[in-house]
Amino acid sequence: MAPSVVHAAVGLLFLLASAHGKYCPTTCGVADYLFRYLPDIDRDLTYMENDLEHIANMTVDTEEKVVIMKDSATAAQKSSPSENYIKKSANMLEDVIRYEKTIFAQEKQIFDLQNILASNQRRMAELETMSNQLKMKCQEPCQDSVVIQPTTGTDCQDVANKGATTSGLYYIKPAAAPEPFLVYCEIDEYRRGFTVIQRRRDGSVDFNKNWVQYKNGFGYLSPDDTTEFWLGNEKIHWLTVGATIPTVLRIDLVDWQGNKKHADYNMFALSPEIDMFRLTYGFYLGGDAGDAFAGFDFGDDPSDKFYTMHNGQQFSTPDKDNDKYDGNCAQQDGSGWWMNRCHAAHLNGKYYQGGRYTAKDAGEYGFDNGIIWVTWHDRWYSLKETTMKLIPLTRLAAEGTQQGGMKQFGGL
Ligand SMILES: [Ca+2]
Repeated sequence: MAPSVVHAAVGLLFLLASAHGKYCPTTCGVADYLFRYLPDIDRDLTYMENDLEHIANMTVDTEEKVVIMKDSATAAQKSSPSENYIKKSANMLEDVIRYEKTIFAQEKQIFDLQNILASNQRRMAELETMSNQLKMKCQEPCQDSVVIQPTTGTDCQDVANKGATTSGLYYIKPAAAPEPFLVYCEIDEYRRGFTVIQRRRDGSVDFNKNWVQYKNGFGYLSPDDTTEFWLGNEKIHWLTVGATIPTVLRIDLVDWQGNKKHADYNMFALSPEIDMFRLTYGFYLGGDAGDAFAGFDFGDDPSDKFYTMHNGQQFSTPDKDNDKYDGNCAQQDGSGWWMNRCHAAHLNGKYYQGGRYTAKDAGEYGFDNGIIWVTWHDRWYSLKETTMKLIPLTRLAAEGTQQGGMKQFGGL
């Protein structure tokens, strides 16, 4: 009897384990499943408890028998030394040994069964907790938790002009784009709609990607602006080609002390892929972060500034070298960017926790490969957060008119 109980108990464990593995962790069906099978499991456990009690009773009986037999053997030895009694006594002692073996075996089975029972009870408690959690969760209707706003437009400013006031995910379709695509729109209190094309905030996304990935975009868009991404060169091209109002690229930067600075570039555009997504802009509009796109005189060589300016540079990735350097800047720095020979600004660089890093930290090539804006912090300081976003020039000025009042822009 006992071995079959063990077998049943092992089978029960297997049922629990396999059911858990098969259904976890996706659907509300798991809770239903558990509730359906819990009564059966409870019943099986009750059977097992009864069996255990039965075995324990048998053991007690056997122990009592052994005591009686031991007593009678001793009594027999004492009362009669005759050979017959000795023989009988020897037989009885053999019986005693046999019974003791049985007791030992049964005690071991009881011990094993108790372990299985305890383990099953633990497992059931866990499953009950899990099923309660799922039950609570499933009381709300299952739905996609990412909210995409209903308004659409040619860009985020168009979306804001149509009445959208919440920052979040929107589908937009610039005139040049063959189909709509998803973007994060940052809409502020002045109803300015910035179309965000790049976001760094915590190093959660690796920006060491190839040409196709930079072309199509990578990372994650989130409705609450909590994730990192590159929107994609092709989409940036569609957003900036043939704009009737000049497009401003705003760059927002945050350092590891929490200081914030920005830089604005007017008439920003990316050429099509056939021209390697070349970066062009009309002029530096201003900002307190300085004009790092214009290049920087590092003091290494008189040509430093000329060879680190970014206006007019084609895009390069580790697998597509379009730079002005004998080597491959994008490969050496592990990023995609408008590389010259190589850079004074480098916002797709490697993420360094804490900001400061050294040539040794930079790995194999030892060049400055962090998130760099050299007119603010030097090239061995990697910024904490960056945002690159687009807005029509006519809407940029809202900040500057704060004192003049919001009304001036509220109606546009
Ligand atoms: Ca090269």
